[in-house]
Amino acid sequence: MRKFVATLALTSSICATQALAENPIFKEVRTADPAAMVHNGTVYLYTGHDEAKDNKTFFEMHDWLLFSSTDMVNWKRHGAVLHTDDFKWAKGDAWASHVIEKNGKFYFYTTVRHASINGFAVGVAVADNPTGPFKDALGKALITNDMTTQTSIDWDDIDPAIFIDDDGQAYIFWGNSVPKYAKLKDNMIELDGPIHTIDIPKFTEALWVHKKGDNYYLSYASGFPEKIAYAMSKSITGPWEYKGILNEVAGNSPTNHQSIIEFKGKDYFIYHTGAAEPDGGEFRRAVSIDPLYYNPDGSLKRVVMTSEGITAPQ
Ligand code: FUB
Repeated sequence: MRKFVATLALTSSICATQALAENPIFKEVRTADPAAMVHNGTVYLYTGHDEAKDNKTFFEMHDWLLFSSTDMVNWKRHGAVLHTDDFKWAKGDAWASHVIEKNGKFYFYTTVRHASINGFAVGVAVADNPTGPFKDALGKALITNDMTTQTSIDWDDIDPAIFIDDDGQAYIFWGNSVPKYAKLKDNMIELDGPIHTIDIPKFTEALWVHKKGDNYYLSYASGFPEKIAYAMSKSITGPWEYKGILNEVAGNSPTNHQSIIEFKGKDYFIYHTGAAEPDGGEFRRAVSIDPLYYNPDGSLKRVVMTSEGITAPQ
């Protein structure tokens, strides 16, 4: 009996310390296109906000939400920290974003539909804090559809992802159908030089760049319905070696949109699915988090999407 009680006490103490996040991580709101940033011991998770009522038509997205956490299990809700109306030159569609810090300022790169230039565009807002308030940094778009001519579609300038290399040089990656990147000037609000295309197979959208050790990783949504694929390089400018599928099609959603971070010594794959109860779907997505594991050669193990989610880093 004494042994049983001791075992029970040990089990409940493990349960108490290893709280599960449970996927999707936010039940009360539909979230999409996660972009996480680690800053001063806190994870700031910026997401799109799916508001389509019947899940039968198209995306309805007006603002971007922010959540923060110091353990990735318990999240503080900051609400909407940026709205498409904050860009006077835009006319809606708060699609994927990415926030990054440089020299004490926080730059919020976003996808929005341009009001006067046909198609989607990339804007950038800036704040002194990760929680905002964010203000349009330029008063105009950073990238517009007429600046890129590789495809005739008008949604090929979406999904910005920023990477700052070890030498301080910042890059912006973006695109649908044709992956692109350019250098950013030190002020983070102007392109610095030409727009380059990237040679990777079956690219759809949702580029994300991260580095581990001396390897650069370029992950992206591939095909449609989307799987997340990835490529590796020894340089941020490539060439990129295709390494295969990282995550399979997400439940009940043809889009998947990943963000990858390291936090307190563990690696995480953050993505969305359409699996939220009771009304999840293609236009009512919800963000989930699962662990990411590396092989000894630096390649990535395929993500296992779970309902249980992650435990807090100890
Ligand atoms: O959320 C709208 C669009 O769906 C994003 O820009 C894409 O990455 C896909 O997730």
